[in-house]
Order: sequence, then C-alpha cells, then structure tokens
Amino acid sequence: MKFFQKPSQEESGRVPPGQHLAKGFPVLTYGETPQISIEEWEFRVWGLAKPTVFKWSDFLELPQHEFTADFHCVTRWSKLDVKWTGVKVTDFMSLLEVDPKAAHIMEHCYGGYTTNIDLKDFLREENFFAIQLFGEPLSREHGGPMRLVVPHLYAWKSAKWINGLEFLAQEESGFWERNGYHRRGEPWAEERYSY
Ligand SMILES: Nc1nc2c(c(=O)[nH]1)N[C@H]1C(S)=C(S)[C@@H](COP(=O)(O)O)O[C@H]1N2
Ligand SMILES: [Mo]
Repeated sequence: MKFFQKPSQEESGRVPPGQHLAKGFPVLTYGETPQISIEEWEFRVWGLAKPTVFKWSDFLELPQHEFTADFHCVTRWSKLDVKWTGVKVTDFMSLLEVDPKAAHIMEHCYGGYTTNIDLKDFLREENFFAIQLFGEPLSREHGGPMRLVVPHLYAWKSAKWINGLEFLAQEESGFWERNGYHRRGEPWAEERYSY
C-alpha cells in the first residue's frame, strides 16, 4: 500500500520541507480517545485571565465561519485544503478579560494532553475552534466535539478535545514539548525538536 504521494508541481510550494502529502486524513492521538457529550462539555479559562467556564451553547452563539487550511504533522505528513467550520479564536478572545502580563498559553484537553503556545501565535486571525470537518460534525477521533486549529504551526499545537486555556506570564512546556519537541513548531523553519 502506498500511504504518501509526491506533491505535484503546483502543490509543492505549499508543502514544507521534509513533508509528504498524506492520503486521506490520518488520525494521530497519543493515548485514549476521550468521549464527551455536548451536555457535559465545558471549557475553562484560568491563570492570568478572569476565571470563566463556558458551555457548548456559548461557542454556538459566536459567529460560525468556514476555514480552509493546510495541516502539517511533525511525523512528516501534510494534508492540504482541509475544510473546517468553527469559531475564530479572536472572536472567542473578545469574551475574555486577559491580564496584560499574560504572554503564553497552555492548551488543556479532555484526556490530559497539553501543548504550549505564545499568546502572539494564538491570537492570529486564521486560528479557530473547529466543530465541523468537511461539512460533518467533527468526529471523536479528529477531536470532536471541538478542537483548536492553528494552521501556521505543526499540528501538535492544534489540540483535540480542547477544554481549557491557562494564561501564563512565563512559558511552560506542554506534553510533547517536555518530550523533546520544539517550543514553537513552525513547519517552514522545520522547528521539529528542541535540540
Ligand atoms: N488532545 C490531543 N490533541 C492532539 C493530539 C493528541 O494526541 N491529543 N495529537 C496532536 C498531533 S501530533 C497531531 S498531528 C494532530 C492530529 O490531528 P488528527 O488526528 O485530527 O489528524 O492532533 C494534535 N492534537
Ligand atoms: Mo503530529
């Protein structure tokens, strides 16, 4: 079986160095796949921001947008033109009261996965909380009911089953970052590992 294809001429400018195009949309999960019903689902904000708990309906009340983004996993597969629907990070952030001392975020998830991101990288216009993938409700394996998508960084920053943001003054390391992966993970610069 052939899992990877060479990028065509026209796509090659969009595939970062050391990456190949995946067939289909692989699933990459460390550990168990959590199951959360929309009724029990909660999203928390804490640390250097006013502590707040959001429910599923709070996200549905925000404007819903369609997004098309390329997806790059550090294990060297990429998928171009992934179509998502969801809420812009910047729209959600307008609901929060963030302390001006906050400069970093820890993303928290159902299941215990964490990943760190600079506030600057988080606040980009093209980042979003996705609740649909190719027109269907986001499947559990891809992070449903809701995941973060940060297109300009390797996909380990795009936390599946995300349920919290911890605002921090100093950077802390998330799960993969503690295990040797790069603090930032920019695919065009091949920021794969921290050594
Ligand atoms: N909660 C959680 N989020 C996660 C992961 C994970 O293991 N747990 N894996 C990350 C990695 S390494 C990648 S490449 C993408 C994979 O997303 P996919 O399974 O939808 O392709 O999710 C990221 N988000
Ligand atoms: Mo990944």
